[in-house]
Amino acid sequence: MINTAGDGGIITLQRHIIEEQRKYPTATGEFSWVLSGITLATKIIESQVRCAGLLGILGTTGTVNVQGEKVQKLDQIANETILQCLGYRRNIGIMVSEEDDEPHIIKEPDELANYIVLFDPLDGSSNIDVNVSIGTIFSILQRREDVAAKDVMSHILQPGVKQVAAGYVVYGSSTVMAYTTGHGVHMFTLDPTIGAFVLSRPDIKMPEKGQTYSVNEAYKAQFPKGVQDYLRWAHTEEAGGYTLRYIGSLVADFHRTLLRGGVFLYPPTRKAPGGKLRLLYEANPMAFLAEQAGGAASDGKQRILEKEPKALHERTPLIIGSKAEVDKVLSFWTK
Ligand code: AHM
Ligand code: MG
Repeated sequence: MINTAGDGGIITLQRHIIEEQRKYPTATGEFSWVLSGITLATKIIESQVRCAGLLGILGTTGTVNVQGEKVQKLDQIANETILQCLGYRRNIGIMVSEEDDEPHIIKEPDELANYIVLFDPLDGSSNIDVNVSIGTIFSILQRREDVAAKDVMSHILQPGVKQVAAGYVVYGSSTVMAYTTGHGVHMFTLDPTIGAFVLSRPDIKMPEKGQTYSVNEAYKAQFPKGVQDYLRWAHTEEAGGYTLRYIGSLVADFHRTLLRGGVFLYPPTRKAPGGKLRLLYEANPMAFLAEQAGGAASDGKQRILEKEPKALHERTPLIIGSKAEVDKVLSFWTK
């Protein structure tokens, strides 16, 4: 059943954002303009993803991105779509993409171009060609008031606690968007018949516990000893019967964890001693959502949202999910 407002009307994402903003008398409406650019971009990306096999846009472009990973054709299309859909919104000053070496300075700083949008245009690229869920992740910051406007990196490299919004879209069996502006997590499902995201789960709370762990266990021998000990414990009867689920698309693994509870881990490995996932485009937005839903996110040493980023494409270990499950992993990790 569709959630309807008191007046019986359906609640589209657009309506939800505007109504949320009305609760804050100082809100200017500028922010809803940013989010509407993101929803437009993700609708275009989803239509490309749905028809990828027909349009000849599966496979790689033959190039390698700044992360040293093969660029998929759809990665490139998603990146360009977001840059185009947000580029002309006058209140966005800077855009930063996981796919690009340098930030895109869209406008010289002025009071109208205050927002910074950071994004992973198509997360889970390795799953594109095999029809498994993939997604788009975004994080929104505002320019700092305490540093010079031309000091671009200081505006971008802010800790996750400074995010004004974050969210993701998962292109799965249906297309779902979840977002937060720091007032809970709200989930919308794209209704393809009307082309609008419609509220499907308001104010989601992540279960406090969940008997699922999600990790690429094939790397077990490369994980820190504490993580290996946790996995050994999770296999015991005493642990109460854990199950393993790992899709290999962070968006999809996180989406399940948000709804069902449990824990997702990407620990340091010998190959990636600093972790694989990106702090600015993946860990920070997901950590903001997790905490807003009552969950937790850590890098094994500290809260993800308090990490001071030092570089644009910085990577981090990530433990994220139900509070009790994250604490359980940490109790082994930090021993
Ligand atoms: P991507 O942004 O290039 O797709 O890489 C990130 C992805 C995550 O979605 C996923 O959690 C992880 O890489 C899977 O890595 P692995 O194949 O090492 O398990
Ligand atoms: Mg990614």
